[in-house]
Amino acid sequence: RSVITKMAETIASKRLSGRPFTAVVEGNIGSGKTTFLKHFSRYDNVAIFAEPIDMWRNCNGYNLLEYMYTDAKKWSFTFQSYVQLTMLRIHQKKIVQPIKLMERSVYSARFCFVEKMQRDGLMLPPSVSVIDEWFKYITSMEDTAVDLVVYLRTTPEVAYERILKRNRSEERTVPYDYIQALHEIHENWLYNKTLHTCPAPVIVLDADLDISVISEEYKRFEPHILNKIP
Ligand code: DCP
Repeated sequence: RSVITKMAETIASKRLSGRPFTAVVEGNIGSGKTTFLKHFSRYDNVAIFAEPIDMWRNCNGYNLLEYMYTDAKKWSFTFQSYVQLTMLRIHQKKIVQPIKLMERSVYSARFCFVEKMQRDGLMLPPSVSVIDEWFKYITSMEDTAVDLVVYLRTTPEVAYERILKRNRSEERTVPYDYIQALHEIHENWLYNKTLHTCPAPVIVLDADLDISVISEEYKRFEPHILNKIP
């Protein structure tokens, strides 16, 4: 049976169980996740969820993203706890469309960002274990199941250039080394598959391509996300 047939069957069974076909878009900071999501906004059978960065910038008036980059040792745990909660809420959002497309997930939060903070000693083992206890509980729910991971694969140089160019105020202190390390973590998680576990099959896109040609690359992968509707 073809991959498409199998995918169609998966979608049909997911619809019966009430959960939509769920694809999560992953990749380094600056890999173009937002642009990728925008590309799919033209399809009305897809519900799109951008990352809740505005919530991270304003948790009852506190800019946790800014705190995290300003004093990581003090605020990493606070920030990642809130990321985990806000991502969970998106995983749980009920939709009428048959397909859900999300920017990031509880998985990259734990396997990439908490991973990096732990390695750097910015999140201490007791804090990581609290995140992990929540993570185990959360990922045991059907709501957080994922059917496809879209990996926007960049070189760290290109991702870093884009970050500099967009000039997001909280990211002004992010050094190249951080992007390089996050790149390696994403690679080992989704490409080499030597770190943690993938929550679903992974498709890999060349996300280094310039914005002027990248929609062709997106188009190439559309069937994985769309044509599986029976
Ligand atoms: N971030 C974090 N921990 C997480 C998720 C994100 O520290 N669990 C930080 C990294 C960035 C910011 O939040 O500073 C947003 O990161 P993303 O890579 O998720 O989103 P971008 O907007 O950078 O994505 P893209 O440029 O690919 O559109």
